[in-house]
Amino acid sequence: MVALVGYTNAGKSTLFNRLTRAAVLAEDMLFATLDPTLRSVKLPHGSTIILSDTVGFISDLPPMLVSAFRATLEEVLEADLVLHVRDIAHEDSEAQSVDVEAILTGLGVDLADRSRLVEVWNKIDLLDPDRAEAAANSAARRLGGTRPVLISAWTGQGADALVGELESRLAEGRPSYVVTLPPADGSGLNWLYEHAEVLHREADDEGRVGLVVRIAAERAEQLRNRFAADQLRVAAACETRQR
Ligand SMILES: Nc1nc2c(ncn2[C@@H]2O[C@H](COP(=O)(O)OP(=O)(O)OP(=O)(O)O)[C@@H](O)[C@H]2O)c(=O)[nH]1
Ligand SMILES: [Mg+2]
Repeated sequence: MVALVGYTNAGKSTLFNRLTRAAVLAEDMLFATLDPTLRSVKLPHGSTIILSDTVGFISDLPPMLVSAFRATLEEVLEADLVLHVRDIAHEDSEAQSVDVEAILTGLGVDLADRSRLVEVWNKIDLLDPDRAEAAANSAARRLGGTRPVLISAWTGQGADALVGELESRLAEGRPSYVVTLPPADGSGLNWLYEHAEVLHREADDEGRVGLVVRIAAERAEQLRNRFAADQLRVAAACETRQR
């Protein structure tokens, strides 16, 4: 479960559409999204995620609306990843971000746990070249796990990088396997490149090929069926890191 959250008008529904190619209302109006909307999306490495579009946050929400608003955001608490979509071209972008983070904290999302949070800096197509460069630099200065992804949900620029980031974030903690192939097992090699993410590959003097691969949970069974038990073992953490 991957939830898109953010200030109203940040571009959540536009991004949701780009990622799902679904026709969800994306309009320049307050609360264009009245209900959280769910769509399942298959990522290139084979895992299926559920994307959840949510209602946009606004400052000074009338108290009467707060509880209704919270109810629509319950999914956020259960999400494996929370994408905080920001309109980086908006003059109040920083203040909006502070508001959103305060609301997330109020909902019980632990912002210190950056492993669940991805900041998405949207609308980079609206930045002039100087501001675009400044944004890219300030993103690059952030530490690895907190580095924002710059995109334009409108033009699609950066969308592939975002999908890549989602895949690697979701893959953290998933087991990797070491597969050993006899010399000239081209079809085994092809199978692995088609069905898994190959993290590392090396051949020994006899031509045997050892690979470290990561595979979607949904496909682990296929991997075990495709290769003999003595060709396959779960990789140790240090082997997964050696790419
Ligand atoms: N130029 C540009 N416009 C964008 C981009 N992403 C979204 N927009 C526009 O911004 C407006 C708001 O987009 P939405 O996707 O509806 O925003 P939202 O975050 O879902 O808004 P709420 O559901 O009201 O919270 C629309 O007019 C979009 O076309 C972008 O990357 N670039
Ligand atoms: Mg919306």
